[in-house]
Amino acid sequence: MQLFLNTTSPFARVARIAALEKGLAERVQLVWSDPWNHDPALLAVHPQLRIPVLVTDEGQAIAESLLIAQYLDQISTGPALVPPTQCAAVLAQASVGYGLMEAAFAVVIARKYQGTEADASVLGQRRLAALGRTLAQLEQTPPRPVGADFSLDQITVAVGLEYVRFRLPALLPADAYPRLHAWLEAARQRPSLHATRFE
Ligand SMILES: N[C@@H](CCC(=O)N[C@@H](CS)C(=O)NCC(=O)O)C(=O)O
Repeated sequence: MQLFLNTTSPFARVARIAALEKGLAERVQLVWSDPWNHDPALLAVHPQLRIPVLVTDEGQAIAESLLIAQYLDQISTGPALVPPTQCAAVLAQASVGYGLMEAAFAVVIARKYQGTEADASVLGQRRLAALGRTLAQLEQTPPRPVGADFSLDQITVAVGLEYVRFRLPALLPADAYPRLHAWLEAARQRPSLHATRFE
């Protein structure tokens, strides 16, 4: 299999962590790609021209981080990324973590291409407000501590928080979010999170 990715995408990081957690690292060839530079190899496999994309051994190109995680979960053994006995709770928390990634990424990209004045636009304000509400909720209700497994809820929240710390650190001060910082510090011990650090 081939995974198109880069080192700064939170979405690609979720897919890469899923591959590591499912013991598939040896079967997944990492293909470093720059979607913003119209990478022809990426465009040849998927019309969206976004990362991540996983090309299966059969040649199917799957885009969307959560769909890739679902596929990797299904073709492998070991602890499920979405444990069936806690399916609704895990997916509910994963939706919060994924929303955090999405809102943070939207703010970062808008600032990159339109400057910080993008924050004042209607969309910018909505994304920043969503970010603030999401962080507040997570501070009240952090995910389960990372232990023997690392399921999709924990993965998306960890990557979302890591991304905010990487790109928007002013939005996540330690004194305002002590429980989240403590949770993330512990989660960072997980080898798959450590091995996929943003660069
Ligand atoms: N919903 C997608 C988001 C993927 C995405 O936005 N990827 C970014 C990189 S972080 C990208 O490739 N952007 C290029 C573009 O939008 O043209 C997922 O979960 O995988």
